Amino acid sequence: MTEPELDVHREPADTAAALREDVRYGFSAAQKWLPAKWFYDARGSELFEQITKLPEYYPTRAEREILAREADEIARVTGAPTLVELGSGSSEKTRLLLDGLRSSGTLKTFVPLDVSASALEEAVTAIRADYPGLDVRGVVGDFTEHLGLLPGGPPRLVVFLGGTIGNFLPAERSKFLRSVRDVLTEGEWLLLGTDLVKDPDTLMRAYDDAAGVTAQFDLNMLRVVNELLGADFDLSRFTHESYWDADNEWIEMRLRAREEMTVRIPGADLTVRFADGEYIRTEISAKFRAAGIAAELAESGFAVQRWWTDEQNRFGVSLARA
Ligand code: AVJ
Repeated sequence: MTEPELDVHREPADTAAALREDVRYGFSAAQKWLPAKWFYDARGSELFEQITKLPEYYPTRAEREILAREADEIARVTGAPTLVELGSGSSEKTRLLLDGLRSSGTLKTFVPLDVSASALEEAVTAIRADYPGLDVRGVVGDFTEHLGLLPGGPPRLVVFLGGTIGNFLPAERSKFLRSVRDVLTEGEWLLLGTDLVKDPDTLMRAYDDAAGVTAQFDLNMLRVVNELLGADFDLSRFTHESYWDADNEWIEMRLRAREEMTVRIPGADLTVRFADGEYIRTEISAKFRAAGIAAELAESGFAVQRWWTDEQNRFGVSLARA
């Protein structure tokens, strides 16, 4: 099979340069941290796909339940000829939306955008095979940087699923929503998936599963730093933890040093010291309430038209009009 041609806004050299900046910035902070996007090389994307199938990780199933139930309604309300997916990964749940839009007869173009070229290639190949006649334009890029370049005819439906918006800090989140609103023209659409606040136990277990897949996913970020920047992180000297921050209503993933150590990161011209027990924050995953999401969307220039949750009220999906 031939490789699908992708529209590449991020080359490997840019990737290493971007990681270098994030490493220099994040490791010089009092609380060391790295942005969650660095989980997703080929192995990380694969591990995330495994996470979505774990018994403890409910968000994927809960969101799929909503999309299966509402796909026809979403197609009817939006009548969109173009579906743009930000952070598309495998695009597995998105097929429900493609099916809805296709049977309502409006669908022409699908634009999946992801930082992981390997995940995108696989998704584009599979979707082209299963949706003959659909114009599929894969874009390798970072949705915090490459929003202005999205192809496809209006009214576009931009979807941001899985609760990935929860990876932004609140200030970045509103900046991001505004930047999406800015590239849309009036009457275009945003479909936003958000994980909801629930009991801490359920949340903690979703981010620290019994089989240890999430731990491998978390540690993979250090492997990515080793690979791209020639660092010498010893993964066996860190442990994965999930932590519920009740004040901020977000989950944190942390990699905690089991002992004191020094790590060399030549590609970032950096030597980093860790105290015994010091941790790196690798992800925040914010959990939402219905009223909060509606307010944030409104502040960013969107009008919420529909709001759905799954039967157990674990996950919410908003359909908003620009
Ligand atoms: C892909 C960002 C939605 O925050 O739940 C899964 C990533 N991290 N397990 C999430 C993730 C740990 C996931 N998102």
